Amino acid sequence: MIIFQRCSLKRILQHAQCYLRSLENSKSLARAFPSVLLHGHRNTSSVPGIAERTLIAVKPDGVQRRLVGKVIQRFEQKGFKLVGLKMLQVSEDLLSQHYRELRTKPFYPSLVHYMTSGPVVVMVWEGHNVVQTSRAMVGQTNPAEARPGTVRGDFSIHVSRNVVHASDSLEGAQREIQLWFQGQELLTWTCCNHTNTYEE
Ligand code: 3AN
Repeated sequence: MIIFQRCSLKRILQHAQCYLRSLENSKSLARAFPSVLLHGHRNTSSVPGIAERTLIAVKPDGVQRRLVGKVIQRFEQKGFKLVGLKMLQVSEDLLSQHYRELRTKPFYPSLVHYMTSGPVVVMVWEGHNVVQTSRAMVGQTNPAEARPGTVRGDFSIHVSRNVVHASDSLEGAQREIQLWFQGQELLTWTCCNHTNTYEE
Protein backbone atom coordinates (compact mmCIF):
# COMPACT_ATOMS: atom_id res chain seq x y z
CA MET A 1 0.00 0.00 0.00
CA ILE A 2 2.84 2.37 0.99
CA ILE A 3 4.76 1.35 -2.20
CA PHE A 4 1.66 2.08 -4.33
CA GLN A 5 1.21 5.50 -2.72
CA ARG A 6 4.90 6.37 -3.37
CA CYS A 7 4.55 5.31 -7.03
CA SER A 8 1.45 7.39 -7.66
CA LEU A 9 2.97 10.38 -5.80
CA LYS A 10 6.04 10.12 -8.05
CA ARG A 11 3.82 10.02 -11.14
CA ILE A 12 1.84 13.05 -9.96
CA LEU A 13 5.09 14.95 -9.41
CA GLN A 14 6.31 13.99 -12.89
CA HIS A 15 3.03 15.22 -14.43
CA ALA A 16 3.28 18.47 -12.49
CA GLN A 17 6.87 19.07 -13.69
CA CYS A 18 5.85 18.31 -17.27
CA TYR A 19 2.90 20.76 -17.00
CA LEU A 20 5.16 23.51 -15.56
CA ARG A 21 7.68 23.00 -18.38
CA SER A 22 4.95 23.33 -21.06
CA LEU A 23 3.63 26.44 -19.29
CA GLU A 24 7.13 27.97 -19.39
CA ASN A 25 7.46 27.11 -23.11
CA SER A 26 4.16 28.76 -23.98
CA LYS A 27 5.17 31.84 -21.95
CA SER A 28 8.41 32.22 -23.92
CA LEU A 29 6.46 31.78 -27.17
CA ALA A 30 4.09 34.55 -26.14
CA ARG A 31 7.06 36.80 -25.33
CA ALA A 32 8.58 36.10 -28.78
CA PHE A 33 5.36 36.80 -30.70
CA PRO A 34 5.49 40.61 -30.95
CA SER A 35 9.11 40.52 -32.15
CA VAL A 36 8.15 37.90 -34.72
CA LEU A 37 5.44 40.23 -36.03
CA LEU A 38 7.82 43.17 -36.27
CA HIS A 39 10.74 41.36 -37.84
CA GLY A 40 8.77 39.08 -40.10
CA HIS A 41 11.14 36.20 -39.68
CA ARG A 42 8.73 33.38 -39.03
CA ASN A 43 9.26 30.42 -41.23
CA THR A 44 5.95 28.64 -41.49
CA SER A 45 6.82 27.21 -44.88
CA SER A 46 9.48 25.05 -46.49
CA VAL A 47 10.33 28.00 -48.80
CA PRO A 48 13.26 29.87 -47.19
CA GLY A 49 12.81 33.58 -46.43
CA ILE A 50 9.15 33.50 -47.40
CA ALA A 51 8.21 35.78 -44.50
CA GLU A 52 10.80 38.47 -45.26
CA ARG A 53 9.27 41.92 -44.87
CA THR A 54 10.05 45.36 -46.21
CA LEU A 55 8.78 48.89 -45.81
CA ILE A 56 7.41 50.70 -48.86
CA ALA A 57 6.13 54.27 -48.64
CA VAL A 58 4.33 56.38 -51.21
CA LYS A 59 5.73 59.84 -50.54
CA PRO A 60 3.71 63.08 -50.58
CA ASP A 61 4.28 63.66 -54.33
CA GLY A 62 2.99 60.13 -55.08
CA VAL A 63 -0.09 60.63 -52.89
CA GLN A 64 -0.84 64.07 -54.43
CA ARG A 65 -0.49 62.62 -57.93
CA ARG A 66 -2.92 59.77 -57.06
CA LEU A 67 -0.28 57.06 -57.64
CA VAL A 68 -1.02 55.06 -54.47
CA GLY A 69 -3.19 52.53 -56.34
CA LYS A 70 -0.60 52.03 -59.08
CA VAL A 71 2.19 51.37 -56.54
CA ILE A 72 0.04 48.89 -54.61
CA GLN A 73 -0.99 47.19 -57.85
CA ARG A 74 2.61 46.52 -58.83
CA PHE A 75 3.40 44.80 -55.53
CA GLU A 76 0.15 42.82 -55.61
CA GLN A 77 0.72 41.76 -59.21
CA LYS A 78 4.22 40.61 -58.38
CA GLY A 79 2.75 38.26 -55.76
CA PHE A 80 3.90 39.92 -52.55
CA LYS A 81 1.55 39.98 -49.58
CA LEU A 82 0.41 43.21 -47.94
CA VAL A 83 0.66 42.85 -44.15
CA GLY A 84 0.40 46.49 -43.03
CA LEU A 85 -0.94 49.74 -44.49
CA LYS A 86 -1.66 53.23 -43.19
CA MET A 87 -1.81 56.88 -44.22
CA LEU A 88 -0.21 59.49 -42.00
CA GLN A 89 1.22 62.95 -41.76
CA VAL A 90 4.85 62.32 -40.84
CA SER A 91 6.48 64.14 -37.92
CA GLU A 92 9.94 65.68 -38.25
CA ASP A 93 11.05 63.47 -35.38
CA LEU A 94 10.08 60.25 -37.16
CA LEU A 95 11.70 61.50 -40.37
CA SER A 96 14.96 62.38 -38.68
CA GLN A 97 15.12 58.81 -37.36
CA HIS A 98 14.10 57.35 -40.72
CA TYR A 99 16.67 59.41 -42.65
CA ARG A 100 19.32 59.43 -39.89
CA GLU A 101 22.14 58.74 -42.41
CA LEU A 102 21.13 61.76 -44.49
CA ARG A 103 20.97 64.37 -41.69
CA THR A 104 24.27 65.94 -42.76
CA LYS A 105 23.43 66.09 -46.49
CA PRO A 106 22.87 69.54 -48.02
CA PHE A 107 19.45 68.47 -49.34
CA TYR A 108 18.25 67.22 -45.91
CA PRO A 109 16.24 70.38 -44.97
CA SER A 110 14.38 70.35 -48.31
CA LEU A 111 13.85 66.58 -47.98
CA VAL A 112 12.18 67.11 -44.58
CA HIS A 113 10.10 69.97 -45.98
CA TYR A 114 8.89 67.82 -48.88
CA MET A 115 8.25 64.69 -46.77
CA THR A 116 6.16 66.67 -44.28
CA SER A 117 4.28 68.64 -46.98
CA GLY A 118 1.39 66.15 -47.11
CA PRO A 119 0.26 62.64 -46.24
CA VAL A 120 2.36 59.56 -46.84
CA VAL A 121 1.02 56.04 -47.39
CA VAL A 122 3.25 53.50 -45.72
CA MET A 123 3.07 49.75 -46.18
CA VAL A 124 4.74 46.52 -45.16
CA TRP A 125 5.02 43.88 -47.88
CA GLU A 126 5.98 40.26 -47.29
CA GLY A 127 7.46 37.57 -49.49
CA HIS A 128 10.55 35.74 -50.67
CA ASN A 129 13.47 38.16 -51.25
CA VAL A 130 11.07 41.10 -50.97
CA VAL A 131 13.74 43.63 -49.85
CA GLN A 132 15.99 43.18 -52.87
CA THR A 133 13.16 42.64 -55.36
CA SER A 134 11.27 45.75 -54.27
CA ARG A 135 14.42 47.89 -54.65
CA ALA A 136 14.62 46.61 -58.23
CA MET A 137 10.91 47.33 -58.78
CA VAL A 138 11.29 50.87 -57.39
CA GLY A 139 14.42 51.72 -59.38
CA GLN A 140 17.44 53.97 -58.85
CA THR A 141 17.22 56.88 -56.39
CA ASN A 142 17.66 59.35 -59.23
CA PRO A 143 14.75 58.88 -61.65
CA ALA A 144 17.00 60.01 -64.50
CA GLU A 145 18.91 56.75 -63.95
CA ALA A 146 15.89 54.60 -63.10
CA ARG A 147 14.97 52.14 -65.82
CA PRO A 148 11.62 52.21 -67.60
CA GLY A 149 9.37 49.64 -65.95
CA THR A 150 10.42 50.67 -62.45
CA VAL A 151 8.15 52.91 -60.36
CA ARG A 152 10.61 55.82 -60.36
CA GLY A 153 11.52 55.20 -64.02
CA ASP A 154 7.87 55.34 -65.07
CA PHE A 155 6.45 58.03 -62.80
CA SER A 156 9.17 60.54 -61.90
CA ILE A 157 11.82 62.85 -63.32
CA HIS A 158 13.77 64.48 -60.47
CA VAL A 159 15.59 62.96 -57.46
CA SER A 160 13.80 65.30 -55.04
CA ARG A 161 10.36 63.94 -56.12
CA ASN A 162 10.88 60.22 -56.64
CA VAL A 163 7.41 58.96 -55.52
CA VAL A 164 8.35 55.99 -53.33
CA HIS A 165 10.63 54.78 -50.59
CA ALA A 166 11.79 51.16 -50.30
CA SER A 167 14.01 49.76 -47.54
CA ASP A 168 17.51 49.08 -48.88
CA SER A 169 18.56 46.09 -46.74
CA LEU A 170 17.15 43.43 -44.44
CA GLU A 171 18.47 45.27 -41.36
CA GLY A 172 17.15 48.60 -42.71
CA ALA A 173 13.74 47.05 -43.32
CA GLN A 174 13.52 45.71 -39.76
CA ARG A 175 14.56 49.06 -38.30
CA GLU A 176 12.11 51.02 -40.48
CA ILE A 177 9.17 48.65 -39.86
CA GLN A 178 9.64 49.10 -36.10
CA LEU A 179 9.90 52.84 -36.55
CA TRP A 180 6.72 53.27 -38.62
CA PHE A 181 4.47 50.49 -37.26
CA GLN A 182 3.27 49.13 -33.94
CA GLY A 183 3.40 45.32 -33.71
CA GLN A 184 -0.40 44.99 -33.62
CA GLU A 185 -0.73 46.95 -36.89
CA LEU A 186 0.94 44.13 -38.82
CA LEU A 187 -1.14 41.12 -39.75
CA THR A 188 -0.23 37.52 -40.30
CA TRP A 189 -2.61 35.96 -42.79
CA THR A 190 -2.67 33.21 -45.37
CA CYS A 191 -3.11 33.98 -49.06
CA CYS A 192 -5.67 31.71 -50.73
CA ASN A 193 -3.46 31.39 -53.84
CA HIS A 194 -0.27 30.62 -51.89
CA THR A 195 0.49 27.45 -53.90
CA ASN A 196 0.32 29.43 -57.15
CA THR A 197 3.03 31.75 -55.82
CA TYR A 198 5.39 29.29 -54.11
CA GLU A 199 6.28 25.63 -54.47
CA GLU A 200 5.82 23.95 -51.08
P1 3AN B 1 16.68 55.81 -51.62
O1 3AN B 1 15.37 56.52 -51.33
O2 3AN B 1 16.75 55.33 -53.06
O3 3AN B 1 17.01 54.74 -50.63
P2 3AN B 1 18.47 57.66 -50.31
O4 3AN B 1 18.19 56.97 -49.02
O5 3AN B 1 19.89 57.98 -50.67
O6 3AN B 1 17.83 56.89 -51.53
O7 3AN B 1 17.72 59.06 -50.31
C1 3AN B 1 16.54 59.23 -49.60
C2 3AN B 1 15.72 60.30 -50.28
O8 3AN B 1 16.42 61.53 -50.24
C3 3AN B 1 15.49 60.02 -51.77
N1 3AN B 1 14.40 59.12 -52.00
C4 3AN B 1 15.23 61.41 -52.29
O9 3AN B 1 13.89 61.79 -52.04
C5 3AN B 1 16.15 62.26 -51.43
N2 3AN B 1 17.42 62.55 -52.10
C6 3AN B 1 18.46 61.73 -52.25
N3 3AN B 1 19.46 62.34 -52.93
C7 3AN B 1 19.03 63.59 -53.19
C8 3AN B 1 19.57 64.72 -53.85
N4 3AN B 1 20.78 64.67 -54.39
N5 3AN B 1 18.81 65.82 -53.94
C9 3AN B 1 17.59 65.88 -53.41
N6 3AN B 1 17.00 64.85 -52.76
C10 3AN B 1 17.70 63.72 -52.66
